[in-house]
Order: sequence, then structure tokens, then C-alpha cells
Amino acid sequence: MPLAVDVPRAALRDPALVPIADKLASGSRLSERDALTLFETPDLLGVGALADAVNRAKNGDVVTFASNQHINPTNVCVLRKTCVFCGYARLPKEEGAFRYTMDQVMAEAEQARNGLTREFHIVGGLDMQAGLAYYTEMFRMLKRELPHVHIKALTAVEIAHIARIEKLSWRDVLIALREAGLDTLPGGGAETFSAAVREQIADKKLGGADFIGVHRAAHELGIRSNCTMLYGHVETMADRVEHLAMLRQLQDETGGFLAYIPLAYHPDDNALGKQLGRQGRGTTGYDDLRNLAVGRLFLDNFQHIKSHWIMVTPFLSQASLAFGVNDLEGTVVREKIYHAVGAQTPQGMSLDALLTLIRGAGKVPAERDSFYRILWRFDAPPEGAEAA
Ligand code: V47
Ligand code: SF4
Repeated sequence: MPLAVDVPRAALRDPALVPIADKLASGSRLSERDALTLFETPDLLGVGALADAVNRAKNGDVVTFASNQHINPTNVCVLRKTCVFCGYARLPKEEGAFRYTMDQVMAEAEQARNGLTREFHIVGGLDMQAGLAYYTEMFRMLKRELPHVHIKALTAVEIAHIARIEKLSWRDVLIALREAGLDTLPGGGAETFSAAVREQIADKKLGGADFIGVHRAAHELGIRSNCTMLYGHVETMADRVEHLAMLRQLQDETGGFLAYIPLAYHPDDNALGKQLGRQGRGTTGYDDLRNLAVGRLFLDNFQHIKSHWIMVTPFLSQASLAFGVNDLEGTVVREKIYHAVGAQTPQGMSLDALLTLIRGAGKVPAERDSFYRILWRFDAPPEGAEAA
């Protein structure tokens, strides 16, 4: 049963939002038709105000972030030609193809010895040479060397790929990976579940129902996971709603999802962007905010909605904190307060900058672990911290 929320009726300009506000006020679930209205109304601020009210009721003023490190051990992928939105994958003999040895994985992971990185986010291509033994060896090595670091690894698509090449069930693959050190699954690979969309942008990729099936198998084993939706390509509003409804349904069954992360499609350096003639033109800020807010409103059984600031820019992520978002994803370089943690990547943001961003939205920043347990709140600038 969703929370009954004190809704800001005065903020609504579109009368179509009033029945939705009524449902939120009475703690009733929004229908798929309501979700469509939320995607179609021109009243973005109204949608945002509703999402903000729901988020405040669930998470107060706290905005969380985590300290994680991405490791992509292989870019070799059998779907290289059919996932037309992906600029990352290579065929085995193509220029730029790589598959890390265990030593190379360890060399990247070494940064985490500083004790500040709490999570490895490990995903890669569907590589015929990266089967169960490759990943179990990797996870055992990482847990042996860096036992304090949580392993969030392998999308449902990768789990299904390993199961296929090893002729095992999804469940058995998950059990073996968990024994080796896997803690949770990331949400990637979902794209948009609609069969018609998948055929156009990710033909031959694990279908939506099977994607859900892998996450269900994980949740049944007690392995929590995230979920995503790639939007802003060829999908219709009805496709978005179908996708969200499938996520909400599984969450009703298992409660295993930790967070929902809508992912804005980037049209550069991939075949789909060329085909659509959209290079250099990504999603709009309007649509980015709307996707986050609709996720907050329709996914009433999710606690956490995450904005990926690397995809939508830090400033838009900051604005999204007034549109239902309570969690920010992105590398946090903590050189000012906790000493240097290595070179700052162009995708990194200093801890000071992140705190400034969150406080600038009138929120309280808090660092969390991978299960969303708060590690510490930054109610006031920590003593001795330098200014950003
Ligand atoms: O599955 C691929 C997407 C995903 C493009 O679980 C693209 O905490 C935009 O899932 N434009 C991987 N997106 C990233 C991902 C993720 C990110 C942050 C946190 C979590 C989590 C998961 O990136 C892929 C795909 O949907 N992607 N190509 C593109 N051109
Ligand atoms: Fe890229 Fe993943 Fe598709 Fe492979 S399966 S082409 S890595 S999006």
C-alpha cells in the first residue's frame, strides 16, 4: 500500500493531474493510465511537485551517494552488431577489443586499497571467453585482496549469457557467483522491455520477461539488485509505462530492488544515433526530469530513485532533487578531505563539489553503503575541510 501523501495541489496547472493527486493523498496506487498522463502532461512542474512530496514523505531531506569504482573487464560482445545504441562493444578481433587478465583487474582494483571505495561496479560485454570460471576467479581474488569492498556485478543479460555458455540455470550461475563473492546485481541491460523496441535497438538481447526472470531468481536467493530503463531513443510513452509496470510487478512479488535509475540515451558514437540523425542531440532536461519524477510516482514500492549525473550533468541531477530523486550516482573523488585517491578522471566530482551541489538544493548529503545504510550525514561541513 503506497504512503498517503500531503499533496501540493496549488502547484498543479493541468486538471488531468488532480485525480492523480487525489490518489496520492489517499495512498492509492497509480494506474498505468495515470503513468501515461504523467508522461504526456505539459505540466512538468506539477509532476515534479507531486514527486517531491512523495520523496519527502519517504526519505525526508536526505540525499545519498556512494563511493564506488567501475571496472569493465571485457568489451568483447556477441551482440556488438545488434545492440545499435552501444558504443562500447567490440568483436573479438576488432581493433580496440580487450579482455583483462586477473592481474589487469587487480591493477585497476588497487585504487580501492585506500579504504575509501566501498563498491566495485563490474560489467562488461557478452564475451564467449569470459564464462563462469573467469568471473568466479575474479570475484574470489577481489574478496581475498579487498574484503571490505562490495561487489555489484554482472547485469541480468550477462548472467543469462554465462548460463547459456555453461549450460547452467540462471539460479545455479547466481549461486556460484555468490559463493565467489558477488553481493548484488546492477540494473544495466534492461534498455526498454517492449519487444518492438528491443527488435529495433537491441535485437537478440535477452527479452524483457527473461530480464525480469533473472532478477526474480536473484531476489529469491536473497541477492538484491537495481533496475534501469534506457529512454529517449525510439520508445513510445506506452513502452515506458509497460517497462515501469513490469518493474513494479516484480517489486511487489519480491521487494528485491534497491533502486530505480532511468538512463538517458546518448546518441553519439553509436549506430543508432547516426541512424536517427541525432548525433550531438541527446535527451532534453525536461524529459530527464520527467523520467525521474514519473519513476518516483509510479514505482510506489521503491524507496530509492537515483540520478546518474554523468549521463544528465551534475546541474540537472541537482535540479532532480526537487523532482523525487534521493540518490546520486557518480564517482566521487575525495581528495580534499580524505587525502588523494589517485588521478581525478574527467567523470569524477570532488566530495566538496558534490556536497555543495546537494546542499545547494536545500538537502542534507549522506554517504551510504551498497544497501543504502547511511554511513554518515554531512549536516555541516566537516571540521578541517577545505572549501571546494
Ligand atoms: O545497460 C548503453 C546504458 C547501461 C548507452 O545499477 C547507454 O547502480 C545511454 O546500467 N546512452 C549501463 N546509455 C549503465 C547502468 C548503470 C549505471 C549506473 C548505475 C547502475 C546501477 C547501472 O548503460 C546499459 C545501457 O542501458 N547505455 N549505451 C548510450 N548510448
Ligand atoms: Fe553493448 Fe551490452 Fe549490448 Fe554488448 S550487450 S553490445 S556490451 S549494450
